[in-house]
Amino acid sequence: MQARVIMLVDLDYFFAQCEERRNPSLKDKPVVVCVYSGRSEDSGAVSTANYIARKYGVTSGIPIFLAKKKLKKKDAVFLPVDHEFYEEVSEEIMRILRSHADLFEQVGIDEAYLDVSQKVKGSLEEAKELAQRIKEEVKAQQKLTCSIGIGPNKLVAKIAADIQKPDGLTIVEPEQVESFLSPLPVSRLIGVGRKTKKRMQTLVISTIGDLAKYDVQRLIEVFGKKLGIYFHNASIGVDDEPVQERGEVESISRISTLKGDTRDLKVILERANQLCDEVHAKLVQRELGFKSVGIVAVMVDMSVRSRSKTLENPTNELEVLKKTVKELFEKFLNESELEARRVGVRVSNFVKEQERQKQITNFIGLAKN
Ligand code: DCP
Ligand code: CA
Ligand code: CA
Repeated sequence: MQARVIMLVDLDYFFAQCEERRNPSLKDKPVVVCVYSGRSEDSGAVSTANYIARKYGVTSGIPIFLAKKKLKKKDAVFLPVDHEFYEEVSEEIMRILRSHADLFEQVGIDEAYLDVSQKVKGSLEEAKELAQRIKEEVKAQQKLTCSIGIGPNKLVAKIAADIQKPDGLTIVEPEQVESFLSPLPVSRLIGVGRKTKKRMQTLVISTIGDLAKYDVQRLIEVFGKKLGIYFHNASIGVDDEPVQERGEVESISRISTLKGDTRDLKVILERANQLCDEVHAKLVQRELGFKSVGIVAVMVDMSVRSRSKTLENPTNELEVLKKTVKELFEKFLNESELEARRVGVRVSNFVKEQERQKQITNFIGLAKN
């Protein structure tokens, strides 16, 4: 088998960078994105922070009050997480990344593996140029920076991407893998959490190089067969995991706040139809047909109501979507007294558009016989 060329693209300080993009005046200040628990004013944890805030020791997971203490009198900005917005930015960027890959695998909201072996004909030189193009494209179209790691497998690509941040590009040639990994702490390996790290420390293993030198049989005795072998292979940079499209999208939805609170069907449908257009555009992009349609409404008292309908046959038609959404809102308004503040549209129960066409063709074929 020819050597693979794998990239891991990870967006820099993602949530905070999205906030900077939305409001560029934040760029020269410490920015902290917070998950407020709501129990008291500053209770909750830091989701992420920009690199200015990180200089003061603010990192993901620390309590908000602690971050405030560290950033006292630093003109820092604290913002609540806005998942919906980050999801939207993420989707756009993933579309760019996907277009450059032979095989694509998104992992989490802000990173993805790209197998580019064929695209670059196995050449690391070309892979480097491709990575630079990707960075430029993401920057030009989405105004965000990312860090990219390139290596012969996912394990090496991931660690390479983490080495130089933000806006980094790190390439590890197959011959360099062991020397690249060996000085790094074992905690860089996926699967080595705090507990495993402690356990390894008692075996006098602190770097990946230490782990590589450690007898495999002993590792198996300590960690069990599966993990022991995994740790050994990981330590020498061996990883055969393929890059594969994972977790097909479960649903596509859009939600939006109305200009004023209302229960006027016409006003609601005007907005809902726009949302249908957006949802439909995503469906087309992903080549999906849908079988279920749902609506959601956030009422003036902040309660959330939803209704859904499953169609007899999958479709990809915008008109069917709009018609069903209309039906659902009509019915919903008849059953509810309150005014709506936000409305949303969702489709789910997907079939690949190709499959759907095939089914239709088969059906017609059958009908003819
Ligand atoms: N995140 C979170 N809580 C955590 C870790 C992460 O809410 N404990 C969220 C916020 C991050 C996003 O996930 O922006 C991506 O996580 P990363 O680990 O990739 O971290 P960042 O993108 O924020 O920073 P980096 O530049 O180090 O990649
Ligand atoms: Ca990131
Ligand atoms: Ca990440």
